[in-house]
Amino acid sequence: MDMSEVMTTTSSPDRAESCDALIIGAGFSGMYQLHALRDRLGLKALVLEAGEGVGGTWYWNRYPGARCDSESHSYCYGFSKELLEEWEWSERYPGQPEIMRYLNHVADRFGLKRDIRFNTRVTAAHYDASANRWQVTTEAGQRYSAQYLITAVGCLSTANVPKIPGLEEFAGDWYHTGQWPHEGVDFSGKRVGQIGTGSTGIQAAPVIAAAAGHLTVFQRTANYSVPARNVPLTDEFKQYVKRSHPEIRQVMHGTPNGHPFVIAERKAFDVTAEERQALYEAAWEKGGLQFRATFQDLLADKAANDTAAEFLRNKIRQIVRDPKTAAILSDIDHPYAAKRPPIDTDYFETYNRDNVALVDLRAEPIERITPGGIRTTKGEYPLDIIVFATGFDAMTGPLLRIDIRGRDGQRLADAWEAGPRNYLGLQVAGFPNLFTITGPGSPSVLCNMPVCIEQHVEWITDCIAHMRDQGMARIEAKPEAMEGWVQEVNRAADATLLPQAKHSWYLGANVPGKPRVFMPYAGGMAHYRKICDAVAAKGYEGFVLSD
Ligand code: NA7
Repeated sequence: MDMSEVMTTTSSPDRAESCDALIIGAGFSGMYQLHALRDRLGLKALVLEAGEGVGGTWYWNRYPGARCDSESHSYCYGFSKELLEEWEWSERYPGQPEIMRYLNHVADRFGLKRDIRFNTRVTAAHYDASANRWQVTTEAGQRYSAQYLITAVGCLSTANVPKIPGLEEFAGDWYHTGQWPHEGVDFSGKRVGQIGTGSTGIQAAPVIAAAAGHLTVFQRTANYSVPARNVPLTDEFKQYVKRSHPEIRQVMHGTPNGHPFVIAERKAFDVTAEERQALYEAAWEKGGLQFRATFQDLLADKAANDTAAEFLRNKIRQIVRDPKTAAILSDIDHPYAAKRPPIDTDYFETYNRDNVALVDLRAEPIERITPGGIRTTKGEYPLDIIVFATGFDAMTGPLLRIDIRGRDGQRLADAWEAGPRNYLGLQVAGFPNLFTITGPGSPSVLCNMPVCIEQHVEWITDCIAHMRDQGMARIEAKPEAMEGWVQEVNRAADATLLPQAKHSWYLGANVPGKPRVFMPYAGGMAHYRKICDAVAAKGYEGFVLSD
């Protein structure tokens, strides 16, 4: 190959590589967006990915026990019948390594890797109005330019490591679950401290406890959890899945949350107390996120929610033998499922082990990290390893850590200073041709992610196809459409109990200083899909298209 050829295909600091569409991130969203734009529309599309491989959130989240809470037959793409028929999941919930195998299979099957630039972290994206192009810069100083910029950066990809004084003096090792070393961590014989009891911490603690010398869990907010009841899938179930894709997808597309189960039509007080108890028992035995679907009003009516909350608190008291530990674990201050409800494998049972202790940070807040461990207001806990299961700067974090500037140099960070504002969760006024897959203001984390990802990718792809058909080069949300959507997002959240969990990451409350705005759209995925379809059918109502 002669060098002039290399120069035309590789970006360098003084030469921008040019394409029709740039996609940031090679997880579920970016991979499908590449396939859709490249193979359906024939665009020159490129993906820029910080990691060494595909997988996005799953590439980074390799912590012990990492497993998806969505059932495997629903946690996959539905766009290809052949792909649906050839892939076979092994367990009820896919573990992280199996999801990585799946995504690599998809990437290889559709020849995606040749158009993904790995080890390429985007640091800036500036819109050049005169050229109608996005100019993108990477950490290594490479430059790219494209007419369309599509962020596929995930909702949970910016690790939140709390600024606890003394961390830099800690003599042991520390890890955030979302930046886990590929080679794993050897816990044997070690004294481990885990901070955080969200979905991640609840998955990790039993696995760490089984491997470590001793585990101390530092809990700030007590949490509900329902058993996942993970099992290997039977041949019969695998056959059912292969036969029934259309029906399964129909259910997933018809529900508010994109899962393959139907929410009961009955309300909590339509049945007697005994019947309610029996229904909750059956749901507990079945396990999984479906527990939420036992009654249709659990997230709308506090009294209904209280019945589920009390059932779950009682389960904790029954499982955990030490009454003091059980009291700390069951002292939950928010409605059930108002924060993302975790599901687990032996989480509460883990506190019955001799090598596990629980520290209640409400009673004894952390003062600092010392060279030897964690010091609270009541004493010091000696540790060799600290695991931060402290979550993410969710939804806006992954976008705002890129220096995104729209028309007239307007920074996205300034536009969103008081919280995210956009139209349909897809576009921000002042940022033409920028699309945000599963952005704040869309159902995203309130939905089974592949479902909302596919809907966004297909909507964006259809939109770009429409623009090309019409000879349009630019699309931008109207400010008034954006204002209307912000109101709709607030209205939808206020119609539920979700905003009542004051410390929830849905509200940005887990990151000190972050504006408290309810970020995902709580109006339900099926309803949201109809809104997006109607907008497109009316010639992209609320957007300005220009040539
Ligand atoms: P989450 O759900 O945000 O949980 C983080 C946990 O870490 C939660 O218990 C937090 O307590 C705790 N936390 C955060 N900062 C601190 C500090 N400074 N001190 C003590 N404890 C702290 O993140 P996950 O990774 O578990 O789950 C994220 C999503 O991934 C999940 O919802 C699924 O969708 C998959 P808090 O509740 O804020 O008091």
